[in-house]
Order: sequence, then structure tokens, then C-alpha cells
Amino acid sequence: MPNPLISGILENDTRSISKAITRIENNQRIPDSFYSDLHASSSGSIRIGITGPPGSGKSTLTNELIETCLSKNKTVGVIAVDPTSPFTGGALLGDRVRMNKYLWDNRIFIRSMGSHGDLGGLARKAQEAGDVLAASGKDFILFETVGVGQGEHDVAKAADITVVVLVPESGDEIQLMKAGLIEIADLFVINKSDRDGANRLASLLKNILHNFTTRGKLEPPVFNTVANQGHGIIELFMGIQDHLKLMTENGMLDDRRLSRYRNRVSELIRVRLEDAFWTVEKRSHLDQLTQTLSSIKTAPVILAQQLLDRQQDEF
Ligand SMILES: Nc1nc2c(ncn2[C@@H]2O[C@H](COP(=O)(O)OP(=O)(O)OP(=O)(O)O)[C@@H](O)[C@H]2O)c(=O)[nH]1
Ligand SMILES: [Mg+2]
Repeated sequence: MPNPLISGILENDTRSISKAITRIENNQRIPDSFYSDLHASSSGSIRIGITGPPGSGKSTLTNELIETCLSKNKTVGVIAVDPTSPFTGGALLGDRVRMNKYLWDNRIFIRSMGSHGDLGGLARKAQEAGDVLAASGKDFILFETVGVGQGEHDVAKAADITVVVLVPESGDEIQLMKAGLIEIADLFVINKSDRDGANRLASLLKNILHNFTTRGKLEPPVFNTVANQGHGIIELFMGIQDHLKLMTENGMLDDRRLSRYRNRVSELIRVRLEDAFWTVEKRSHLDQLTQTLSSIKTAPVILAQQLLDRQQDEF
């Protein structure tokens, strides 16, 4: 018999979903059987990553996408991940407003996650929260992350399809290439297209994408939106569906899900090995040998090897 929390999640009970995500977020002990049951029911959703620079309109766009999903009788889960904030701040206040809007509507579940200073763990937790939402039967799960370097790559790993949100001022060819966005984006959105330069950026971007899309990837389409006026949202929603259809047909979606699964296993092993390795004794040994710069006598590679070689009782 599944545990009561799992039963609640499978019945799309908001309190159970919330409770499970809180446990994941706070690193509380969760039995393996919970994860097994979750896994058995968490493959049905489409996971969409939405990332981009601060203030580009990701939350506004997400809100519009929620409404579009609802109008098509689809259910939605949102995980708003902010790697830059602990648990307070403007963005999260905004999230609270929209959460309240859907408080009594179990077709929607919205949750924010701050980093708690544990950036690495955040991607894993967001994935697991996504599993909870998937098991609750949500058709779409939106992962909204502010793009600050690594953040974009993490969200890309968590999602089936990644939407990168830019604004007309987002820069010239070199800046766009350098940001590494071309590699992770499946679709581009130029939001705030009510401002000057939106068409210019769209043609520049299309040109770059045409020339630089790597093999094994579809050329990302570019959409113009004005999210705060609801313009271009339906087109974007349809564009996401079309792109997913293509990815399904040529096996890319399965490939991506497979590599996501493998990455998750590798990442869990890495974390467990490190946790097991760093005993209190080893930490204090490292601290002692590195009290000041002048106290350091060996190269990092040598000290690392010494720590790896020593048995517990030698400390
Ligand atoms: N002019 C214009 N303003 C917009 C548009 N979309 C959103 N905004 C405004 O831009 C501001 C930032 O929007 P958000 O949706 O909070 O942006 P965000 O990317 O979620 O921001 P962070 O979460 O802080 O990174 C808000 O004041 C929005 O009302 C648009 O298409 N045009
Ligand atoms: Mg936001």
C-alpha cells in the first residue's frame, strides 16, 4: 500500500503536494519507497524551462502561459527557482501574489524555491519537485529560473524543452554568442517587443541561429511577445507544442529524457560520495594544513591525494 503522502499526491491534493516539496526542499529524510512510487507515476508531464536575464518578463510570461493552459483545459505546475535569493525578496513577493490567485484552484500549483546557499542542490530539488507535480497529474510543468550563468544550464537539464526570454536591448551578436544561450535554447522569446529594436534583434537572432545551430538540434524558432499585454502568447504556446511534436517524432525528446535520467543518477552519486568522504576529521585536517597561505606546503593535487589515500584511523 503506498504511503499516505503518495496517495495524496496521486489524488492531486494540494496539501500533500506542498508537504512533499517542503520535505525535499528541507532535506528531510524521505524513504526510498516514496521515490519509487513517485517515479512510477511521474513520466506523464511536459516539462518546460523558462529562463532569461533578470527582469526580462519571465514571471509575466509564465502567468500568461498558465492562463493559456487553463483555457485549453490543461493543468499546470510552476516551480519558480531563484538561485540568487535565499527566501525573501521582490520576486518571491510577486510569486506569493500569483499563488494566492490560484489558492483554491487545484488545476494550478505554484511554488518558489530559493537557494539556501546550496546552488548544486537546487537543481536536484527542482527536478524532484517536478516529479511530485508530474505524479499529481499536471499536464505541464513550468520551471522558471532567472538566468545567471550556470542557472540556465541547470534549468535546461531539468526540462524537456527550454525557452530563453530576451528583451530588445539584449545585445549584439557577440554578446549573444558568448552567453551560451544558443546551446541551451529550444525556443527564443523576445519579450517587451513593444520597445524599439525588437524586430532588429529577431532578425539578428534568426540569422545567428540559422548559421550556428549544431547538428542533432532543431533550429530554434524566435517569437516576439508583449507579455504584460498578452500579445504573442498563443503563438508561443502553439510554437512550444509544434516544437515538442518535432522533438518527439525524431527521438530527441526521448534522448533528452534519457540523458536527464543519467545525469540525475551521476549527480546523486557524486553528492553521496562527497558526503561520505568529508568526515569531520578530514575537514579539520584540511583546515589545519591551510590555516594561512604561508602554512601551505604542498600542491593542491598532492594534498587531495593524501586525503584520498588516508584511512579514517590515520587522522
Ligand atoms: N514594456 C513591457 N514591460 C513588460 C513586459 N513584460 C513584462 N513587463 C514588465 O517588466 C517587469 C519585469 O517583469 P517580470 O515578469 O517580473 O520579469 P522577470 O523576468 O520574472 O523578473 P525576475 O524574476 O526579477 O528576474 C514588470 O514590471 C513587468 O510588468 C512587456 O512585454 N513589455
Ligand atoms: Mg520572475
